[in-house]
Amino acid sequence: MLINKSQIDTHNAKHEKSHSKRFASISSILSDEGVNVKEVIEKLKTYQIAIPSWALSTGGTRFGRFPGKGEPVSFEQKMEDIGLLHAVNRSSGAVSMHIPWDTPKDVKAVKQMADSFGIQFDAMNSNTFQDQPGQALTYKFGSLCNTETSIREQAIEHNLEVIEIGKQVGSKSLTVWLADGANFPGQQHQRKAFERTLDALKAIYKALPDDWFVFTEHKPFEPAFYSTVIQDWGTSLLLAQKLGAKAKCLVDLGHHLPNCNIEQIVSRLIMEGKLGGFHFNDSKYADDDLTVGSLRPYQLYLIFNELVDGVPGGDLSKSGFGWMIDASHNTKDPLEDLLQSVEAIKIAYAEALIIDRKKLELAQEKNDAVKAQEIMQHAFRTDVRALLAEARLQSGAAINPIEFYRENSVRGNLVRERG
Ligand code: PSV
Ligand code: MN
Repeated sequence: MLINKSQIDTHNAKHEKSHSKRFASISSILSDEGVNVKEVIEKLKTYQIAIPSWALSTGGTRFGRFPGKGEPVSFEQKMEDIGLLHAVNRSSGAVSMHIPWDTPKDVKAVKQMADSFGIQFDAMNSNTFQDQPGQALTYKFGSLCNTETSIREQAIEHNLEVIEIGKQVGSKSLTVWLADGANFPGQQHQRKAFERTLDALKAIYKALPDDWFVFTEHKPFEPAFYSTVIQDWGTSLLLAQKLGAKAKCLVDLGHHLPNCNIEQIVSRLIMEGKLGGFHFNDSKYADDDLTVGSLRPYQLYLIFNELVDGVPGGDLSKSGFGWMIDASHNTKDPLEDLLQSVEAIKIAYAEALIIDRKKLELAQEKNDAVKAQEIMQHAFRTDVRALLAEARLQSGAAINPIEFYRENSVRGNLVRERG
C-alpha cells in the first residue's frame, strides 16, 4: 500500500489550525528561554530511526503468538511497510536487516525499492543464536565462543555472508549479538570462552570494509541464565578496544540489570569514542522489548541528554551511530507501535535539545543540586510535541501519525491487499 501526498495534505489541512496554535505557543515560550527553535526543528527533521526488518509483524512470547491480519510475509512487503511508516512520519528512513530471518531473494531489487522510498540501510544484524533449517553444526553450546573450531568457523562464515549482503545494499555496520554463555556454574571456562570469542571477532573484523564498523551488543542474561560471554558494557568495551578502531559497542536499552544507570554507560562510551549505536525499547523487568518510552521516558530523556551533550552541536544525524528500534510484542498493531516508538525517541531528543546547558553547567560547577534538577526537569516537562509535528509538517509528513493511520484505515487496506 502506498501513501499518497493528497492523503497527507487532507489530514494536515484538518489538523493545521490546532497545530499552528500549539506550535506558536511553544515557539514563543522557547524563544523567550533562549532556544533556537528553527535549529531544533532542523535537527528533528534530519534524525532518522531504523526499523528492524523483523518488527513489522506481531511479536510473541515463548508461550505463543497471536498473529494480526495484513502482516507482511516477504522481505519486499516488509520494506513496503517501512516505506509506509516513513511516508507518514518522515522519521523512519532506515531499515536494519536481520539475516537470515529477512534475507531478500533479490538484493538488488530490494535496494531499488528502498531507494524509491528514501530508505537507507542501517546496521546489519547477524544471527548465530539459533540453528537454521539445514544448518550443518549446532549452536546449542555457543557460536563464536564454541569449544569446537568448526562451529566457530561456521559462525564466522555467517557473519562474513552478512557483511557481503550489507555491502550490496549500502549498509556500513554489522551488529553482533551472541546468545553464547552458560546456564550453570562451571559449565564454561570464563576466560577461554572470552578468548575464543575475541579470536573469532578478529576474523570478522579482518573482513570488515574500511568504512564499516562492527558493534558488539552486550546482554547480562537470556537465553543463558548463569553467564553470558558479553555480559555488560565492560566486556563489550574490552572487545572493542582489543579489536581496533572499527569496533564499537551497541547499547540495547533492555540489556541491563534492574536500575542500571544506562545514561552513564552512554556517556562513558561516547567519551572513549566507542559508542556504536542503540537498540531502543522499554522494559519493567528485563528484556521486555516494550514500546520505547512507554514506561521510563525520563530515563530515555537522560540518555538523550548525554547524547546531545557528547555529540558535536548535538546533531545526532551526523553522529554516525546506529539507531534501531528493538521492540516487539503481541498486543498492538506493529505499525502503530513503531510510530509510537519513533515519536517517543524524538520527544526525548527534542527535550534534550532544549536543556539550558549553560545554566546547567553553572549549577554543576557550583554544586547546586536543586538548580540542576530544576533545569533538567524543566526541559523534560516541557511539551515539545508541537515541535515534532512542525518538523513533520515541514518534511511533508502527517501532523499526527497515529490519527492519520487510523483515519486512512491503513491496516484495513493492508488486510484487503494481503489477507
Ligand atoms: C537479543 O535480545 C536482541 O536484542 C538482539 O539484538 C537480537 O538481534 C534481537 O534481540 C532480536 O531477537
Ligand atoms: Mn537488541
